[in-house]
Amino acid sequence: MLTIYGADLSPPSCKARFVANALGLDYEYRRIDLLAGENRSEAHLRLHPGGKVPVIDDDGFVLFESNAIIRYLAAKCESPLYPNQLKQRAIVDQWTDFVSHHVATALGSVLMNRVFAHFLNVEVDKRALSEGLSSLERFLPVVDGPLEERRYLAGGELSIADFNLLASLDPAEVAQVDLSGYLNLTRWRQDLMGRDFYTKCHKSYGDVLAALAG
Ligand SMILES: N[C@@H](CCC(=O)N[C@@H](CS)C(=O)NCC(=O)O)C(=O)O
Repeated sequence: MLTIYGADLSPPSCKARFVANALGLDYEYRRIDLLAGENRSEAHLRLHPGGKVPVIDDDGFVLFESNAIIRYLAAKCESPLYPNQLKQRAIVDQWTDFVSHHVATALGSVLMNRVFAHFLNVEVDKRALSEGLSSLERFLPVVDGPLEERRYLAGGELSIADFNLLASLDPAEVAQVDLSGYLNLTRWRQDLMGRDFYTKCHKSYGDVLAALAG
């Protein structure tokens, strides 16, 4: 049995669920309450010594880091979402890593400082916010450009790189990051957000936040 430990507002957790859904895997989703500090409990630290989500437990095989998780799940299913062919796989890895290091980190910073800092009652880091916004201006065109000529980020076929980008951009509206000028990205996103793997997880990131904020 596969268990995904995650949090509804955690883009990396949603990413693991998107991929598991797309692969048609049967899994149990266990919510870890980050606000209550459940991720620092002894039980969770046994799964992830760093106290983070997501983590999976696949019949006793425990794995953390969302990109390692999606690579593992897709490879286990021998899915074209993570191609076998060396160079195709390298291109998928390239885009997956690029998005995590540059786009997800930048948007995460903006989200933290525009939204969660207030919820968590921590000081807004104005410098991190402005660096996050500049990085988005620099790197969003890098992922928008290729989508003009090809349907998916790493080529003509859907891959884990798309799931990573989709999850990373999920909080854009909540973080007041306007993606409407990125026409290719917007078209690509609308397509993927309408698919079952996404709607099985949630309607939108903003809906989840609104529900949790009551
Ligand atoms: N690089 C990690 C990031 C994991 C991560 O930072 N998760 C956040 C939620 S989005 C978390 O667990 N935060 C709780 C904490 O840091 O205490 C991944 O992709 O899995």
